[in-house]
This record gives sequence, C-alpha cells and structure tokens, in this order.
Amino acid sequence: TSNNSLPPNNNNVTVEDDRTGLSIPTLKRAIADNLFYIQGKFPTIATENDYYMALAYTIRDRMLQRWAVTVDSYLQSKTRVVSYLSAEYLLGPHLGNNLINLGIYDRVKQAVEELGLDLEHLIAQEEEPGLGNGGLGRLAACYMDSLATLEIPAIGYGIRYEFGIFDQEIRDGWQVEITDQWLRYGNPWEIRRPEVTYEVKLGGHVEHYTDSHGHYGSNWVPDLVVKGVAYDTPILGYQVNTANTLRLWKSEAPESFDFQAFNVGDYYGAVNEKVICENISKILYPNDEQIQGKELRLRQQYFFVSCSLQDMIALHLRRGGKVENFYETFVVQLNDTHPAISVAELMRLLLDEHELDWETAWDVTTRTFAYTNHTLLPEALEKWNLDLFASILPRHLEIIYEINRRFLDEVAIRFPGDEGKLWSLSLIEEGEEKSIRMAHLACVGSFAINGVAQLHSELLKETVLKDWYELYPEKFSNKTNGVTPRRWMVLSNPRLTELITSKIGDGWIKNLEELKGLEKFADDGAFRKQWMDVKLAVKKDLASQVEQQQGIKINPESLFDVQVKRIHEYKRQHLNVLHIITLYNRLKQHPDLDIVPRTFIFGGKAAPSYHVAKLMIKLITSVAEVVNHDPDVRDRIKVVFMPDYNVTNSQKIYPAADLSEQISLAGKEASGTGNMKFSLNGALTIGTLDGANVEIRECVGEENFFLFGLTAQEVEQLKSSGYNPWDYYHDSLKQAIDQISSGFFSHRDGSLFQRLVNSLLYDDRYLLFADYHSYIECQDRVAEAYRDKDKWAKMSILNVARMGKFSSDRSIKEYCEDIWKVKPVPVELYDLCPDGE
Ligand code: 4GP
Repeated sequence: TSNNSLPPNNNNVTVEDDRTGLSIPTLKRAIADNLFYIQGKFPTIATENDYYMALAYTIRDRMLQRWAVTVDSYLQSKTRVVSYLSAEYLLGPHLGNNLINLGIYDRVKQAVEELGLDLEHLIAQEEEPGLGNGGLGRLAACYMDSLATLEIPAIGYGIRYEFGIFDQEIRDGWQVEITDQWLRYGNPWEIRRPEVTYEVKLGGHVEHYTDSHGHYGSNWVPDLVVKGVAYDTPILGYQVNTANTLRLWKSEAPESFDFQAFNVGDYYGAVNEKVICENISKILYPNDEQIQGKELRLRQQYFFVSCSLQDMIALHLRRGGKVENFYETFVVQLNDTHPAISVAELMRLLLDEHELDWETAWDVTTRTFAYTNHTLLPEALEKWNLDLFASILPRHLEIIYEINRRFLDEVAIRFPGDEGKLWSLSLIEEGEEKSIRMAHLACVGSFAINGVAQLHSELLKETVLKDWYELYPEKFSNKTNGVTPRRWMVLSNPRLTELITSKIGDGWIKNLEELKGLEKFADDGAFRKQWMDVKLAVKKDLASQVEQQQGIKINPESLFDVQVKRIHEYKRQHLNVLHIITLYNRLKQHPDLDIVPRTFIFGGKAAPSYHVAKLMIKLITSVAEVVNHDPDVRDRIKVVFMPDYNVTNSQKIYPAADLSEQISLAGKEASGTGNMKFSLNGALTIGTLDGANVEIRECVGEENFFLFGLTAQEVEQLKSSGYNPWDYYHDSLKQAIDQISSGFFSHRDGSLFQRLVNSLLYDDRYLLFADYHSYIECQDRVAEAYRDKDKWAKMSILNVARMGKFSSDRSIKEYCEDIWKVKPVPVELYDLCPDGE
C-alpha cells in the first residue's frame, strides 16, 4: 500500500495502532510486519511456523496493555493476592485460548484467511508447554484461567522446565519416550525478566552465633548458590481486562560463579558448577514410583519455592507492607506437597533474613499457607530421606526439628501419654530409614487443608490424614475440582458451542450453570437430531485424523468408547481391555451376533520406569492388532491407541467421545477432571463411585450415568475379609486371562504378559476380578442404550445441561470465599505512559 493513502495524523482522525488495533487490515499489517521484523522472513520464504510466530506476537501485543495495567493495579492496591504454588502447569497451547479470551477468534481467522493462511494450521504449529504430568498440573492451568476470568488478583509460581513431559511414540506396540524440546523454536508467550532474580542457597552447613545485643542467630554457609530468573507469561481472563501472571523460574549460575575458580585455575570445575546450577530447572520428573530419593527433585522444589517466597516478600515490601503483615498481601496455596518446603523456607526467611522472633514468624507462616491434597495413594505421599535432606537443606532441617518439637509438645498436651499419636503425627518418620513427611509439614504449617472431591475429602479424614483431622477438624474442607469451559468447550468444540449458544445464548461460557437452560430442549426431536449431527461431525474429524496418522479406518457411526488419562494400574485400563477381549470372544463364538459396533480409543503416557504400566500399553496395542485384523470381527470392534496424549491431542478427543471410561477402583482416584471434560462434551459416563464421578452422577441423574462396581466401603470390607482373585477366575474372565497368558495376543509368546497376569492372579490390588462381571454387565447396558439413538441423545443433552457445577470458576469461587478470603478486583484500563513518555 502507498503511504499516500494514510489519513493525516490529526486529532480528528484516529489511526489504528499496529500494536493494538483490531480491524482486519490492521491485524494483517501487524502479522506481515512481525513476519519481517521479528522472524526476518518475507511471505515467499516464510514457513508455517514463521507465520505462527508472527501471529503469536501480534496477539501478544494485544494483551500487553491489559497485562501491564493488571500488574500495576495490584501493586497500587492493598488487596490480598492469591499465590498459587505448583511444581506443574500443564497449560496447553496459548494461541487459540488467548484468541477466545480476547474475543477475537473469528476476526483473526478472517484476517489470516485473507493472507492465504488457515488459522487452525497456525494454531497447530504451537508446541504446547507440557510442564506437568497429568491431572494436578492441568488443574493448576484451569485454575489460572478461572482466577483471571473472575478478576481475582493472583500470581502462579512454578518452574520453567527446559524439557517438559516426554513425547510418547509407539514403536512395535511399546511406548518410547522422546525428549520434549518445546522451546526449540522460541516461546513468544513469555518475557524474560533478567532483573527479577533471586539467589538460592544449597548444601553446606549452619553456623550459630550470638550478636552484640545478645541475639541468637544462624548463618547458613552453603556450598552452592544458584540464581533463579523469572519468566513471565500473561494469563488472560475471558472477556475481562484482567491478565494475571504466571511466573516460572529458570535456574542459572550466578554471574560471579566462576571468578574464584578462574583465580585458582580450576576452569573445568567452574564449568561443572555452572552445569549443576542450570540442571535444576532442566527437566520435569515424570511421576514415577521411584521418585523418592531423587536429589535433584528436592533441589527443584526448594529452588522454586525459595525464589517465589523471596519474590512475594519483595513485592509485599514494595507495597509498603511490613514483614509481620506478609499474610495480608499474600495467601499461598500449596498444590500438593511438592511446594511444602515453603513452610520451612518462609520461617527461615522471616527468622534469619528479616529477624523476626519464632512466635511471630510462626504466626505469619500459619496465616499464609493452605494445602491441597491430590492423592490417597500412600506410595505417592512425599517423604525425603533425612540424610539427603540434611545435605541439601541443613538450615531447614533445624527449623523443621524446632517446628516438630513445639508441635509434639502441643500433641502431648492434647493426648497425654499417647505415644502412638506422637509417632503418627511427627514430621519425622522414625524407623530404619528416617525421613521427613512433607504432607505433615504442609498440615502443620497451613490454616486450611482440602481434598479435591467430596469422597476424597471424606476419605482423607478417615485414612491418610485421620490424626490431623482429629487434631484440627476446623482446618479441613472439600473443594471439588472443576475445568475451564473456555478451553474444554469453546476452544475444543466450536460446533457444540455454536449449537448450545444458538439455543441459550453465550452466558454459559462465564456462568456454566446456565447450561441448565438446555434441559428444556432435551425432548425436542429436532434439537436432538442437531445434537447428534454435531457429535457425528466431530467424530468424523477424529476418524480422519486417526486414519491419516495411523492408517486405521474407524467407523464414525460406531460407539466411540474412550479412555484417555495416565496409564496406571489403579485407573484400570486393563479392565477395559478385558471387556474388549470378552466382546471379541463372543464374536468368535457367534460370528453373526448382532452387536453394537464400537471403537475403543485409548491414550495416555506411562511413567518411564513403571514397567507394568508400559506393559499395559503393549497389551492394548497387541489386542488391537489381533482384533483389528480378524476377518470374523468384520470391523464391528476396532481398537486404537492414540500416541502422545497431551493437551493438544486431548482437545480433539473429548468432543468426539460417546462413552467416557472412568473405571478406577473406588477410593483410589482423588477426583478426576477428564471425567468432567467428557461429560461437558456430551459423552455418557461408565464409572465407579470414585472421585468426582460420585458428584457427576448426582448432578446428571443416575438414569443418565452407567454405574458399576464396588463402593469404596465394599472394597475395604472385601480386602479385610481376605480377597482372593481366584474366586472370580472362571468363565469369560478365565478365558480372557488364559488367552493373554498363553500368548494368544502376542504371537504365541506366553511370557510377554506374564508379569501382568501374575499380578492379577496372585494379588490384584485393584480388584479387577471382583469388578469384572459388574463391568461387563454394565457395558452390555451401554450397548443396548446406544441402539436407541434418540434416547441416547436425550441422555447426552441432559449430561451437558446438568454439568454446570464442574466449572473451575465454581471451584475458584469456593476457594476465594472459604479459604483465601479474597474478592474480585476489576481492572480498569488506563494509559501507562501518557504523553508518549
Ligand atoms: C491428580 C489425581 O490423581 C486426580 O484424581 C485429580 O483429579 C487431579 O490430581 C487434580 O486434583 N493427581 C496427580 C498427582 O496428578 O500427580 O498426584
């Protein structure tokens, strides 16, 4: 375009700013500009990724004023800020989500199209930040979205892992782990803040002294100091001005690291130290069983906690606060025990750096923290070997001893003569190997403790935290998880979003309870038809993706029966497999049996050293190979394992599901959040009374939920009366097990699955055999129900209509009211640099 066509720059005519303007010509110009000036490319040689980057920067520009003003307004205001501490954030790609939250998706789509590009292809270029393992990390991401949408002053703190959760490939039916290089092309959504850095000490010893005033003090002399550098990412609320900050720490060597070494000529020693520093934020640990004792993991936890608390104190002081009022500026939520070392670190900062006395410091600390527990599995409760702990955090060990001493005195007064209580509540686990119980540290240092679904919160009080509940009942509450409808409906299922909005308007996106308005259409035949047409269209999308990626043809009219989540024995993917084998055997026996065609879809990663979980993947792919190629099956059953289950891929899977498999052994799944995403996208659930399934069933109605299996209470009874899997090992179950163990699915290799088979026959900790018959019977009911498509449509509509409770907005409101005591602070946009200064 020619310069001459630009309007004159006077006060009557506003020229849209390339950095903020939202008209289509301006957006196009901004993209072209960024392509050239940031990527250094022009259209004929630009790759799709170049265009993605150009677009990402274009959108980021449009977020910056909101972001800067939000941060500034929190600094100015005196209101409390929520600080969410989490070792994991499973964010998923930003671009699409930011377009939705800015409300400019369609307009950008058009601008991009006019440039001859496809928005969805560009969105697909983004490498997602996979900075989490599964549910816990994804929950943190949903909560960040809701905090911003609800205009709550909040900051998320975590670790900027250079390598996130591994990418999964399937080779010869086995999982292979590939390093996740999500930063390889750069990350347009983050801003490095080199001026926001803190030093973190590690190792060494503690010296005690008495100063001239007779004050007793401690001086921690570390043998390593690392530097944490802040990387900030804006988290936009949905159609509000609020843009909160996610601040992730990267570890580096302090500038001065090598001086001494150079002086003494130890160049390689200095390089080595630099590597040690940088390693701390290098890689996310997959939540393996063998995580305990991983020294680097403890360093990671301490590193990010220390940076975050130092940062919070600095911000608090900058607002003019006094350290003893720290809790007035920040309330800190501990996302599981990973950041539990915070309790000792805040004490250390207050005692040693800010010279408060113990009582005041403890008062501040216990008014600051609240703790969320995410699992009842005893093997997942974090403990640190005492010697290991002492070697990394010697000063914290002293502080923990002192917290424990004072705490146990209190316990002894409450329960005189009860040695058992002291033993079970102590922060230190005695025994051959002494260790620090991180959950206990979190409990003693927090004013609130919560579980993540009603059942889970109850079981916490009855089992792993029983003694704590007895001591501090007032600290306990439940906060049932939720998911953000922005990502999990609007972004991932535009077709359904449009249909719902055409009937009830778009208020539900911010107020999910409004989905209730759909109930009255559940009996409307035309609407049911539209509903099922949407589902079919989405299933066709997934089917073509599967065919493209794996060469497997699946029938979009078949029932899509989906289980996607981490692979774990307690989640019982192998129970699902036993159903597949049972159906297969029925077809082999009666080739003309009239069955409802099904496509079984699996997805999920197994922790790299969790061998049985990896074997479960091999079992699924092996059964798939036999079933998918058996001519007798005549395509009536298909089994697909979708590789590399992550946020990006899951956004295509949830919308396409007819049936959601939530089949964990009752009492094992704390909540589940996938269960909510499925149901919100119109899938019906087959599930046990576990985690949030219980509440989902209550909401959608028992007639719209396929329930099977033992209850948590029955599980306990059966286990204590002496469970024997052999009691159930007959008929179709025996046939299926025998086939697996004889090598029927593994080219006659009878040894391949032996470990899995033996764990079922001789232990069966997760009671697959006990639940098998109930599961099969329930699956038969599912199939019958699916034959009546119209009835199914009604059930599906009612599921969505009644799922309003499961928005993360509702969860966050509960945290705000009951725990954090914070209120929304709407952000007014203002000019940060008037007169162009
Ligand atoms: C998960 C729980 O297993 C899951 O039930 C829950 O929905 C989720 O947290 C969020 O609360 N736990 C983890 C973990 O992901 O690493 O412990």
